[in-house]
Amino acid sequence: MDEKLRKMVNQIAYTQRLYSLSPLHLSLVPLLFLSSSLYKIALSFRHTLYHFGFLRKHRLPVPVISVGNLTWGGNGKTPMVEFIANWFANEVGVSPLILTRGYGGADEAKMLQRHFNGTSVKIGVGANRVVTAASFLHRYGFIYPLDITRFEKPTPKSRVVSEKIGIVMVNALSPWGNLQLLPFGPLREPLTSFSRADAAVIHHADMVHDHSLSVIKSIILETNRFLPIYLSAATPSHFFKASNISCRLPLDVVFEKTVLCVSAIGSPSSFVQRIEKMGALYVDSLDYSDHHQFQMKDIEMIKARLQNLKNKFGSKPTIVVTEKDYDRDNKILIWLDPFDVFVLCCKLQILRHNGYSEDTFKMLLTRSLC
Ligand SMILES: *[C@@H]1O[C@H](CO)[C@@H](O)[C@H](O)[C@H]1NC(C)=O
Ligand SMILES: *[C@@H]1O[C@H](CO)[C@@H](O)[C@H](O)[C@H]1NC(C)=O
Ligand SMILES: CC(=O)N[C@H]1CO[C@H](CO)[C@@H](O)[C@@H]1O
Repeated sequence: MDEKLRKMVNQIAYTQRLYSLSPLHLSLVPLLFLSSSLYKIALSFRHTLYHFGFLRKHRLPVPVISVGNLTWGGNGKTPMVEFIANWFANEVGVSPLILTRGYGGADEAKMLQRHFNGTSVKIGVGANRVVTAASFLHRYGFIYPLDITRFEKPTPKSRVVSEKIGIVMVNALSPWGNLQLLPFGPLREPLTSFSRADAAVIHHADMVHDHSLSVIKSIILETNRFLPIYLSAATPSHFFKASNISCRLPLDVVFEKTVLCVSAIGSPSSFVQRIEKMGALYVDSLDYSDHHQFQMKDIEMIKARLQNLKNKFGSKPTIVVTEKDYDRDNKILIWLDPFDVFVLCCKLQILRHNGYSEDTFKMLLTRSLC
């Protein structure tokens, strides 16, 4: 889809007030609404097929934890997967296999591959997760057999892996927009999906007011009264130079600097707010839609923006991107020379709240092994 159209669809999905939209936006609404209704029918048809056994979820011979999302982009799915995989590999001593469909130019898969390079964590990329899993289990073997007799050969039809533990991520900064299904709204599944989950995690919980958190929590509890709700944050750890990944820089390199945040991620506002909190003198931003592949014309535009900032503040501005942007295509960033490009690295942290903590979260994960 064209970048401009994507942006408009996104704006419609995240507005609560249709009347505030421009006439051009409004002209898209009927079509989006219709597509959304068709999507709803398709979803419920799919559920019916599973229910009556026409489509089967495939059971793998190892425990499966699923990290899901109800909406598109930016809800901390990848950092959460990384947190879980690190814990299993480093503290439990189990080598996990991460299954990802590798959509959107595979930037997330590339990032995972870079982070877990040289560790025992394996990353399986493929649209059919059942087939990908089977090939990895065959190649590397596996432990913790649940019930070997049930390890059927995957049929081409089964694409969905049946899970032991389901975790649903929610973005505190933009939880569910206008509450409509795709493409009119941002929801991939209706909120009733919480009834099948084992835990919900509200990501970027440190960036919103307690009141917003309470609203999100009460909406979740409406569909699943007993669901454990965790809070998490993406805590920045350091930067590295896009031109030299070995060159690590402390977070205070942007202190009192003019910064241009450039990103094509699901939740750009959280990224920009993080940089502001680091004490930058002035923060400007250019946001592209999630997974957008930077082109030379974007590089030209970024450079023009940098030149403006330079004229205005009299010093060379610094560009900051996220790891996902770096992994999508780090070669194109070279064209931003002579400006410095710093890549922000963050780690997911489970916040302590209401008796829920990192420890209780790990206990929940341990349940998947029994
Ligand atoms: C993994 O590390 C090796 C060297 O240790 C390097 O040659 C390779 O490019 C790395 N792969 C990724 C995906 O980062
Ligand atoms: C990259 O950074 C590391 C660490 O600062 C440094 O030792 C190395 O010489 C740099 N490499 C290049 C090509 O500049
Ligand atoms: C529970 C849920 O809606 N999960 C969705 C998360 O996003 C992927 C694509 O990235 C969908 O395929 C899942 O269905």
